[in-house]
Amino acid sequence: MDNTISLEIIEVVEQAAIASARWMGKGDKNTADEVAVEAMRERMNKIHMRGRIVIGEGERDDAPMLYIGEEVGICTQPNAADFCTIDELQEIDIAVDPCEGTNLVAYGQNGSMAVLAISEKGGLFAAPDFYMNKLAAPAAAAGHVDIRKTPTENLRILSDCLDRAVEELVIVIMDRERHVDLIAEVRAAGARVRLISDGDVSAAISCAFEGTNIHALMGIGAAPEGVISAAALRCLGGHFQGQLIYDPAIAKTGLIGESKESNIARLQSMNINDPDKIYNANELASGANVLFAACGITTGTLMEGVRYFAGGARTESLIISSQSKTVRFVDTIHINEHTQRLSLN
Ligand code: VTB
Repeated sequence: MDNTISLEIIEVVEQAAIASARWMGKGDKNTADEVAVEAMRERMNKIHMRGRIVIGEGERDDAPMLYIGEEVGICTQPNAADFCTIDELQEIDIAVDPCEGTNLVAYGQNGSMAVLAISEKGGLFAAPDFYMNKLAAPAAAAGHVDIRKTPTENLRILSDCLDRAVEELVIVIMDRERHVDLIAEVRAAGARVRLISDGDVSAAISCAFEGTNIHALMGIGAAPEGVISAAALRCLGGHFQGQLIYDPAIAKTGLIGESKESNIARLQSMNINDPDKIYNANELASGANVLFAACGITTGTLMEGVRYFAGGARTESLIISSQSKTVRFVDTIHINEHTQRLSLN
């Protein structure tokens, strides 16, 4: 899977980012998302693979493209055996977030990216559109910090594992009403808090890289984004735990519906019988081979955003492979047809 697909999926996230970045700062998050979805789908359908979307834009009825269950890739065609190899015919699962942080793009803020994760069939947890309480941390703290412990305890453990004072830790938390107590506790314990308005995938992955000055992500974001983050952290050896949140009173925003009871019933209908289960990175991204790809739409901690110039665009992407154990930062110049100028800016 790795060799055949990894180069092509760079282009998938690049094309999505280039399309979406045109809408940066336009105040229109839906279009920024739609064009990314369209570009991602178009490029994916040119790849010799037999893919199925397991995390996407939502249920088929709400999402015209990249909906959950949609088949993508040339080898999904009925006569695929005529032109696809046995390897290419192996079914793979794909989790996509073509525009992670639509608000960030719409308002010209940092940290949005086009992102996807791939694994063999069954290798990615098909997370429902629920919230997820998340804890991400660097590899040095993996298995030591624990989402069951209090934030104060985890900060002490992080401090030991990373050999830095609690006061030198930076914890990313989404700026939401549901996190008022968490933010207060982290601050009281002495750590510093970086509040973000959106985009917790970028924050989670940043934990795995020394030098980003991000030492943990704590708090509740969306579950599908949790699986995508876990795929990257699984490859990088970082810590990731996630627990679904089904109680609207805890989430405090509208993404999950009605009542706690009806949400538990919905989870059960998806064969999630223990709604309180705590998943680790290996459970959320359990495949033998996992590939992760992201391309900056706006500039973030790990990647530059899309920069257009007279003759084209320049992008920066990140491709992580569990199989080849590689992390590649790919800097690409995309040349428009009939270009007479190439700029490095
Ligand atoms: C979360 C977070 C994402 O949107 O889904 C958030 O995981 C939405 O949270 O990274 P609210 O419903 O509380 O607004 C993102 O920030 C961007 O997609």
